[in-house]
Amino acid sequence: MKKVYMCLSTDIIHTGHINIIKRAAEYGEVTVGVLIDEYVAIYEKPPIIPLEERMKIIENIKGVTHVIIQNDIFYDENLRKIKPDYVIHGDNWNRGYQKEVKERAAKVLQEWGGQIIEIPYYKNEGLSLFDSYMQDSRGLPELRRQRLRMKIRKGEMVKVMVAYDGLSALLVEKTSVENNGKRKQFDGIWLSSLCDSTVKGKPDIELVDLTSRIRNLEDIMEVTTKPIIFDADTGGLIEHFAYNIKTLERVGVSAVIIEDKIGLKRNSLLGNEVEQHQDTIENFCQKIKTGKESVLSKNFMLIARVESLILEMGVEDALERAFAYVEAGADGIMIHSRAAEPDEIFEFADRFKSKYADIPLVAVPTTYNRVYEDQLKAHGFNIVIYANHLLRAAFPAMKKAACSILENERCYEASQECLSIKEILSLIPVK
Ligand code: SPV
Ligand code: MG
Repeated sequence: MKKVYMCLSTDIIHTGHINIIKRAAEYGEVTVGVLIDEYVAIYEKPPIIPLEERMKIIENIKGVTHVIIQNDIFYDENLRKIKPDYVIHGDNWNRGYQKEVKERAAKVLQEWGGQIIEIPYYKNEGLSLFDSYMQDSRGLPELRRQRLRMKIRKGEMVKVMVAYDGLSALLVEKTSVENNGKRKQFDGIWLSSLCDSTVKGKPDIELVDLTSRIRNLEDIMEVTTKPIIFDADTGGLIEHFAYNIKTLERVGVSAVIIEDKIGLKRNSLLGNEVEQHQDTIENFCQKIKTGKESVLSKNFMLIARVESLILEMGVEDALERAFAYVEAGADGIMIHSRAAEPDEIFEFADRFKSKYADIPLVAVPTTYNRVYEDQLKAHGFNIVIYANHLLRAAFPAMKKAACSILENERCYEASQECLSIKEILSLIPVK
């Protein structure tokens, strides 16, 4: 009897899956690898039916002989264990993230001469509706929140990139690169107060009000499915924050970060070159407590941002504050720094994590930009935010085009460096 392997990565079994199992059974004895919940959550949506239940259901489908756990999106481990003659899959894995899954499986199968069998993706009207529901539902607020929590729990570095409008958000949503056989992409979107203010031609002093920022957020949420981390500046007055955090939760934000400054807020990267003041520990703890009491979702995160290093108050002060903020209920700590090297945030992280190993730690390496994600991870950081790079990259390109047109008194030269009209028209297709 030949051995056939297939993977099921969803908790909602439909006729398309039954069809594949039926076809698989024609080739031999079928083993189904059932993907663990964490990966279903990342690549589909968090499963309603947990792994053990899913295994029991699949075990009882006609045509299935064995059911085993698949621990990774890639089949490698199970293929080497079973050494199947065939791996069967719908031909829909020739695009998107699944393309790499197929290529990896094909390579492993070569080790013993196994083959891939592709069958045409099974379609009917009901399934198309189901597929589009699955895709759209990834963008639901609670699912974004769950994915952020889950990514942190998995212990991988969560990579977050700024977006400041629909287009930049699409870029964060869709950009991926392949490197050493690994597909890399961003895990979340940062709504920066600096960038939201700058695109409006305003300074980063809490001048752009929450209503305008939410309008921006909605443009971004409309075209994305990734978790959203919102820079809520100081959070404002405690009395206002209690309302504002509820609004942010309701409109779909996954995590909010508030910084422990008070009075006229200035951008952190200005440090002590301008007048800015830190809040008292007591007052900021009260703000955290009020914020936590105001939200409903257990997945929603309130992260406290410590500005002690920005204001040159030293690591001791930063730690004292971070510990107090955690005790007040913060779900994570962001430690900011404008130093050119990461030494001070490493010291902070080592000492913070020795007390609170499980509390997520966030870094924003704008100035200490030589640091690698691996180094941050080694010191216990869980989230890295690239806070402004897309806007900083766009502005010089726009300026260059503007200058070129003025200098040449025509647009031919500038056009050479622009997206073609064909490309811009096809960038956002009509659905
Ligand atoms: C932002 O992006 O608005 C931030 C990070 O708060 S920083 O600009 O470094 O203060
Ligand atoms: Mg900010």
